[in-house]
Amino acid sequence: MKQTKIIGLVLFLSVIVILSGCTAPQKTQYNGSNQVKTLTEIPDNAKKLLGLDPMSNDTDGDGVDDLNDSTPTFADVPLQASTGPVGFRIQSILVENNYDEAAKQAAPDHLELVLQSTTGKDIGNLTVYYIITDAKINKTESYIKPLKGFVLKANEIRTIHFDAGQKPDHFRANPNSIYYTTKDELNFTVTINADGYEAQTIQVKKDAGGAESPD
Ligand SMILES: [Ca+2]
Ligand SMILES: [Ca+2]
Repeated sequence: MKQTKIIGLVLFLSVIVILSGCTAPQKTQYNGSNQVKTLTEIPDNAKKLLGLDPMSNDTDGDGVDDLNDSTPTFADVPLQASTGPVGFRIQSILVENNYDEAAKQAAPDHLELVLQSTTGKDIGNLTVYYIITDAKINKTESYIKPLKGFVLKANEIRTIHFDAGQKPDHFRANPNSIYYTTKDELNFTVTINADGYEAQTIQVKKDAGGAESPD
């Protein structure tokens, strides 16, 4: 079944490459006088059609690169919840009607979480695991996002964002996710892990509405 899916994906990609006439990153091999080209990465325009992140070779963060992942927007091995005392809480979650406090204006819809430390120690090994479900088309995506370089300092309250990931405390989200491409109602479940501390989970619903643009 898995092999069939991979073969199907490779065939689909091959057709896209041929039709679009694009130049994919390629590895060139010589076989006598015949030049053989091998596809080594999924081209960006195909990634959009497939709902993948052009800035990542592993869109869902499960450790299997997109070309070899039969479920490239579904982390097949969910994050195992961390255990221990409570070191932080998820104070709130937003997936629509975001507001940029610094710019004093509305921000494009994105996943935004407010974290509150409840310990006197810094926590620097947080990983976010989030699931997006569209019940109408029966599609689920899930992503594993280690918060590289992020430290929740002792007793601090801090907001993190998943969008283009180009500012401090902003992390990369797949711009071709169902989050941005569907108008259906979506359900989000977010779990945050930190080694040595109890994992925290929060859920929220995004109302049906127009497709949103990532910022
Ligand atoms: Ca993957
Ligand atoms: Ca996967």
